[in-house]
Formats: sequence, structure tokens, C-alpha cells
Amino acid sequence: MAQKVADVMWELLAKAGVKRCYGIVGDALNPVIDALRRNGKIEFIHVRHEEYGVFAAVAEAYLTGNPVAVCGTAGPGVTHLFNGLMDARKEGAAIIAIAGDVETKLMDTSALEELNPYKFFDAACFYVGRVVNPEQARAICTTAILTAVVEKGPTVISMPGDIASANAPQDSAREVTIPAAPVFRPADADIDKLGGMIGAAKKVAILGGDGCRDARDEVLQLAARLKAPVGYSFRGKQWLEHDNPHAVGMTGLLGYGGAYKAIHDADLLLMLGADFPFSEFLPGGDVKKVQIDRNPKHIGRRTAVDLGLVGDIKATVTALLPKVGAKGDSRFLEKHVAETTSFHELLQHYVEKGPGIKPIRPEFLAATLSELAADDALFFADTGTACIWMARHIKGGPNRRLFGSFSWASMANAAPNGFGAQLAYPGRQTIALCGDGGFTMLALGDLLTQVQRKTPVVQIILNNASLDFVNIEMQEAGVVPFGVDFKNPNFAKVAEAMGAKGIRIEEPGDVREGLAVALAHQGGPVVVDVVVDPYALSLPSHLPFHAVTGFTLSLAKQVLSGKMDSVIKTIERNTGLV
Ligand SMILES: Cc1ncc(C[n+]2csc(CCOP(=O)(O)OP(=O)(O)O)c2C)c(N)n1
Ligand SMILES: [Mg+2]
Repeated sequence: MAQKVADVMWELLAKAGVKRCYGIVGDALNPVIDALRRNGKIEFIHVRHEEYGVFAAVAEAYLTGNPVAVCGTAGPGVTHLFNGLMDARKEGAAIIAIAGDVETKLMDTSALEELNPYKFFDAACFYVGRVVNPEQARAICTTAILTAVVEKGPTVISMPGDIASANAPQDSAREVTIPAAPVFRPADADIDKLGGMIGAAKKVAILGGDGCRDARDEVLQLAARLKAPVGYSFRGKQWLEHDNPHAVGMTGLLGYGGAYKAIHDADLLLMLGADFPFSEFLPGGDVKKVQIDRNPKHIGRRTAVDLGLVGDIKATVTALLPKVGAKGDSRFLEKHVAETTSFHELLQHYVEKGPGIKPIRPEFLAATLSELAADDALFFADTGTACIWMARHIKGGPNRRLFGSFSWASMANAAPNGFGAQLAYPGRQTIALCGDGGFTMLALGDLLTQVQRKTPVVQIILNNASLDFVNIEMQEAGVVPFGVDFKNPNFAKVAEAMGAKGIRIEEPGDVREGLAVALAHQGGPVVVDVVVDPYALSLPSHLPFHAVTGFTLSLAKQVLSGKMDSVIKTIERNTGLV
């Protein structure tokens, strides 16, 4: 049989390293899926909601570095992909979306399920190719693949059914090669300039982000030479915190440790691969700032910088190291590390009192989970209060990964993220910290997918019967909480009815045992329904994804400026819990 256009597409995707395609079949996609079946090299992951498939793909792509495909059929199947593709763009995941499209003869006639892919995907995707002629197929697929991989984000191949099933041009060469990441660093003159600024500064602090992913060793070496405290964004935490004697915690609304003070107290702040979005947590003009990022759009958009350099952190710091001498005075470093240590003690407040407090404190739950989980566990947090507890109580490690919708801040990402991660790393402990709002928004239907595939994802639901994060937000803004409460079923029973393992935890005394059983469960998904305290706003209780209200900011700043004990006391008085 002559090869079809869709055969060429899958062949190229497989050669580019795509191992899975998540999605739902239907009309326009039928010839596409038929070709996927014929190809046999890419596994089709049939999900119940296309958005769930994209969040799974985002986690797989982010963790493995491989491109991942998703698909949805023309019109509504395609629109369901959108939120996940926005997430892919913001989290930097190489996703290629195969979007079903109406037959070419129907284009621009407002046909059933017709959608203009250029307009629709414009906000989310780096490239949209619409295959209206078989001759385009190779070029469009190649561009979609390379753009996704090199620019680390989503691209679209919009594929009408009639073209997918048309014969491919006989002579079309079917090769695609993925280049290794090029060495990308600033010019020598700029490296020299940076070396000079570092030489002139007495107190240098570092703020690292996700751009430090491949540069941990170099950044730590630089920090050691400069006696520099190292703070990080949420996305930088997993690369820079563990086993780092210079670690001073996170700045921002989830912040802890000495990071905030260290970056304000420095003469020179080096922002390395950090597009940290909260300008109010960055120092003003009295601290000199250098920002280095591979993406020029990140430079100077959160705060004015004295020097902005474009390049990868690893290559740039490697070139910089021979240009900087060692600093002798370690007092600046010691001060902020000591502050971080005492902050960690304060963070233990609700962890230590947790066994005696009902409803269960989320801090106690998260800290116990961190203690029991494997050294190479993969953790995912839903947008909502789960992010707070993950940032502060899940400890990283060389092989642990912490991921979420950190930059796009969509709800309901954690369970599908965990599903994609488990498919990519079968058998590795995969833990999703889910909101009850998030779980019922998107995860519940596809729990059936996990059951069917026997995917051992541990889903821990923070059952607070509310959109608690917004509840907190409203209270802090002085708004009467409205539209935030809901009634929940017993999720453990629901899970059991769906064929998963269900565990319900209401007593603080059952937390350890319940989590241990969940983590040890093999052969399928677990849902741990933990009834937690909805009033747990002891710490800066605002995620860095929304407008910051005055009170939140002041609470966060109080904690960050070392007044956490007074915040704790205030809350104790308010809630009378302890
Ligand atoms: C898709 C989407 N809708 C709404 C929001 C706004 N939002 C952010 S957090 C949140 C509450 C999440 O509630 P839940 O999942 O129950 O987690 P909790 O904060 O209660 O732990 C909402 C509504 C969002 N970020 N994404
Ligand atoms: Mg909730």
C-alpha cells in the first residue's frame, strides 16, 4: 500500500523520539489514528479528556526532554487541548499537537466543527502548520518537531482528514534529526564585564530558576568561590536546594529562609535562568542586578537590570568561572544561611504539633509524605494550596523531581502530570498532591484511564471542601468569600467504585500509616482522601500566580522579614487550634 500523508507524519515523529501520543480519536482524526496503529512505534494513550492528555504529555516532555504528541479531533476535540498547550508553553515542554481539521473542500465555509487553527492556537503555540496539500507534509512536520524541541514549547500540525489519507509524495525523504543543545553563551566582552562587576562587589547573592536545570554544578562552584548565598524560584528549587551549603530558600509569596533578605542585602544580585514574576520581591535600585537567560524576552521584564546577558547558564557560568577570583569574607553568606536554618525550625511548628491537631494540618501531611516517599519520587502539585505545602515541606534530592503548573498556574494539573510521568518512568514512585477542586475538575474521569492501564499514581487529595486558595485570597483581600465552598463525596469510596485503591484519612494519627500503605501500593492507582484543615493559612498563603493584595503582601513580607513567630501567634489566636 502506498504510504499516506499521516504515515509520513508518524514516521517523522517517531524518528524525532516521540514515544507516546495522548488524546481522543474521532472523525477527522480517523485516518491519522489508523496510520498511528500501522506505524506501531508510538503508543496511543487513550484518555477521557484531551486536556488531561496534554497535562500528562507536558510532564513527560518536561521530565524526559523528549518531544511528546497529543491529539484532538476537529473543533471541540481541538479546543479541549488549549489549556494544556498554554501550560506547555509556559512550562517549556516540547509538545506537538496533531489537531484534526475539516476536509479541505469545506474550509472557510463554517462547516461542522470547523475552526481556524491559526487564530485559535495563536496565543498558545510557537508554530501552526495546516497541511492542505500532501506536498507540504514533510516540511510542516519537520518545522513543528524542531520548533517544539529547540524552542521548548507547543506546536501544531493541523491535519484535515482528506489530506491525512491522501497518498504521500513518492520521493519525500523522511529524516529528521534532533540536534544536541548548542553551546550558547554571551560574547567574551560581556563575560569580562560581568567578571569586573563581580570583582567590584563585596556581597554577591544568586537567585536561580529553572534555567539552572543543567547547571547545578557550575552555579554551586560559582557560589562557593564568591561565598554567595543561593536563593531560588519555585522552579529553581529542585535544582539548587538539596545538598547545597549555600541554599537560603525561596523568595516570593511562598518564600522561606533567608533568600529574601539575602538578595536585598547584597551589593550584586545574579539572576540565573530565573524569570521570577514577582517584582515586589526583588530588590530595588540599591542592589546592582545582572540577569542571564537563554530567552532574551526574560531579561529586564521583572526588574531593571544593570547587565542583561543572553545565554545558557551552564555555558555562561563555565566561561565566567576563570574570570572571577575567590572572595575571602564569608560573613554575608553565614548570616543568611543561619537565618535559613532558624526559619526551617519555625517551619516545623505545625509539623511537630500535627499529630495532635484535627482537622489534619496540611503541613504535617506534606512533611510526613516527604519523609516516607522514595529518594527518587516524582512529586506534582495542583495549583492551589498544594503548591504551598510542596514548596515548603517536600524535600528535594538529586533524583527527586517537583513539578506543577508553576508558570501557567492552571488548576487540575497534578494527577495528569503524574500519569504522564508514570508512563515515562514506569514503577518510579509518582505522587500527585491534588486539590479537591482540581481533582473533581479534571482528574476524576481519567482515574478510569489509570485504572484501565494499572498506572500506579498516588493521588493525595487535600479535601478541604473548598477552592481554598481562592477562599484565602478573598479573605486577605477583605472580600467576603463567595463561590468557594462545595460538598465532596468520600473520595476513597468513589475511587474504590471506579476500581482504584481508596484510602480515607480523617484522624491525624492515621496519616503516617495511610500514606505508607498508599506509597507501597503496586499495580494501579491510589486515591488518598485526606480531610484537611481549610483554615491552614499559617504561612504566606498566596501563590505567585495572582494579583497580590495588600494584606497578603504584608503577611508574606512579615514572614520573610523574620516575623514568622508573630504571624504564627496571630493565627493561633485567630483559629484557637493549638
Ligand atoms: C482552570 C483554573 N480555574 C481557576 C483558577 C483560579 N484558582 C486558582 S487556585 C484555585 C482553587 C483551587 O482549589 P482546589 O483545587 O480545591 O485546591 P485548594 O486551594 O482548595 O487546596 C482556583 C479556583 C485557576 N488557577 N485555574
Ligand atoms: Mg480545595
